[in-house]
Amino acid sequence: MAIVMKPIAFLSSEWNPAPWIKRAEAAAPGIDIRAWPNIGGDADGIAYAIAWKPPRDAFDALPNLQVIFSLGAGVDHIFAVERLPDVPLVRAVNADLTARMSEYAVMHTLMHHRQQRLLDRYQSERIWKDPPQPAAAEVRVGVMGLGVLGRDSAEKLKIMGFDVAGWSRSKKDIPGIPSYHGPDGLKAFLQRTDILIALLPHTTETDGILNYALFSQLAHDGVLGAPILINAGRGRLQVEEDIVRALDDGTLGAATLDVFVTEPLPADSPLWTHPNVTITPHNAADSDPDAITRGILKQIEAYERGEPLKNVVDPKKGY
Ligand code: NDP
Ligand code: OXD
Repeated sequence: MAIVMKPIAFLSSEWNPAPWIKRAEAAAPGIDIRAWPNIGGDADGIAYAIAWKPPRDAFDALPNLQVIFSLGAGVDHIFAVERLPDVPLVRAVNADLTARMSEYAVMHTLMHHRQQRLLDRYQSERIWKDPPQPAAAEVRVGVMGLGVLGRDSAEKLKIMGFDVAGWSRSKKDIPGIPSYHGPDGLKAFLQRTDILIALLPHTTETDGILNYALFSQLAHDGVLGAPILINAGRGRLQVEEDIVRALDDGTLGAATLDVFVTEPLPADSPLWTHPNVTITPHNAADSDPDAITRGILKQIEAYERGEPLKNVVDPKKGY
């Protein structure tokens, strides 16, 4: 890879920058990359920021930024920053990340469909019992968000034999996967869903969308007995008290949650110990750091050659 000429700042309030800088230097020897808060006295020369949960005022010190790159697919962590510069914001999209998310969606759908948590309980009690086993084709899976991640997950679940549909903001035409869209299409989508997989971004429109009223509209006549929620999108999509209430009164049968309103999930959250909740630590699709770094440096190189940026976020939509 050729040397990137203009300086780069790595901005994160959460991650140790050292390995990221090492990776970037290995991929593009001679690169000028600094990390918050040690971005140097000549910060007005910094043209690119690479950010994951950047400090709230981090951009104030960078008056001449040209592009912000999100280290994640989601960009809510960047829109949360005050005084965001008016420059293109590019998000992470890569085959590795997509494949990992689909693994998660397929694994947790199968775990609920094949009742693995129940079988684990039987094993711990030395019970030899074979619970009823519906066919995948009898299970209606609904994927909320048919973007890069949702579409791939939906297609892989379809290959597994599930009866898959999806819901998104705009109309989609995906062979074999009926799609619903917009607020008007939501009710019909929910009414035919036994396992709901949320792969939406967090925006003002999707904030708290996974609430009791929505769970009540899911199919309650399915072969699994009660509908299941899998949320690997963002924690702020969900109202956590509503999930507990819905699980306790049977509106939901079980939930797999990878993301939470507060992360790490506080020790006193009732979700930790709920018998019908499976928790994973926001690792549904960990990004391969080398793939992400290479992808960003390639984009900068192309941008400096005058080529258009890819995967630019629409600030009006917020994703
Ligand atoms: P995309 O931007 O490609 O897709 C987003 C999808 O959500 C689109 O289909 C979009 O509709 C739909 N959508 C957005 N707003 C609405 C709305 N108001 N009503 C209906 N549909 C809506 O994103 P990705 O698929 O790449 O990623 C999705 C999210 O997954 C990320 O934003 C991030 O929060 C999360 N994520 C979580 C990870 C984890 O480890 N847990 C890892 C990576 C990402 P349309 O197609 O019509 O625009
Ligand atoms: C992402 C994430 O947005 O890991 O990529 O959550």
